[in-house]
Amino acid sequence: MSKLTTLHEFIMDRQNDFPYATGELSRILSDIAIASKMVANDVRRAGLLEHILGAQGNTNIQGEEQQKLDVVADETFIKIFRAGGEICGIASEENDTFVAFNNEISKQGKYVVLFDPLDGSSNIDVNVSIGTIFSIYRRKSPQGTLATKEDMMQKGIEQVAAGYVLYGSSTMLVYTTGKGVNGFTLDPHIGEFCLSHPNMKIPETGRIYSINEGNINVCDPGIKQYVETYCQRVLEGAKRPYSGRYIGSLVADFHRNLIKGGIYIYPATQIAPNGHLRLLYECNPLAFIVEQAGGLATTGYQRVLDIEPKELHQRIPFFVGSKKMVEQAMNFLNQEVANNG
Ligand code: AHM
Ligand code: MG
Repeated sequence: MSKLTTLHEFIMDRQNDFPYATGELSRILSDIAIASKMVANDVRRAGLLEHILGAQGNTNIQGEEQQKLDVVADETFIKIFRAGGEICGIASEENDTFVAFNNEISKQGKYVVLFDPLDGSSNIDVNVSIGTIFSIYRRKSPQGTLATKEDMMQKGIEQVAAGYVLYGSSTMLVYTTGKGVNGFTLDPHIGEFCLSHPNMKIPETGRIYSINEGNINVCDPGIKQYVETYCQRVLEGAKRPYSGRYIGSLVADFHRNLIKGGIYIYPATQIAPNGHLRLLYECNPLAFIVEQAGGLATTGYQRVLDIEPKELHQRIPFFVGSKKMVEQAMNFLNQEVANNG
């Protein structure tokens, strides 16, 4: 049997890819692994623990009901980041504004982390996969000072690392530092993430489309036409239409399509005119990963990683997945715009 590579060993080996690396980014990635193991532990037992199952009784700044586990996960990550000393501040889906860590060690930190501690949280109570998504940037403000909003509001192309943790039938951590994408599965017996999916590549095309079809009549008619034309018809050379697969947990839908090939779409709708998903801690990290795996992420019209953020909790329409499928959707929408003036 060949020896398993643990996440920790892998991070240490890869540190040499970056000349002058001081190990801070490596320590942040290790801290994320620790926090996610703690969250995985809570997720696994959520049905048994009354204090972490169900609604918190609050709504976040985005008007969404917070689940207790959203808050527990948020606090777990923040506690670990604050204690680490490499990070000067964070922004998360569960906090109205960003948080600058006001202690002398953290103020020296070179990095900020933007994250969604528990995405797809409406699936917690029904035992369906959920995830954590994270994005790491170098700060813009000088070391030794408090983190600023400018540190948080950077374009996706500035990301130093990004990843997600999927709390599914197994717990997986997938991340990139801009040199490919690697996936690690948590071995619960030894409590370690071990390399299980080296150098992940998304198939150039696939046969899965993922969209909340309940929204089909409240979004741009071009989306409905695209879905009917390309996803729900038997295309030349095929035996059947694409398969519709939509879990309603972004990380789980993204991960499946990353492995099997497919397209995930959350378009602008009449109810969510800018789309539903958040640029900074949902779309940008997944866009970085998918590009590193050979796929694409756009708003339907523009590359996600090039967007200049305007607000911390900014939402965008999101098309992500296999290169050819995303291109096809974009070409279709652009043609629609050209035809309709
Ligand atoms: P959340 O951050 O409040 O959990 O919302 C994000 C989730 C994604 O995981 C998922 O893809 C999407 O919202 C589902 O939305 P909808 O129920 O509108 O289809
Ligand atoms: Mg979310």
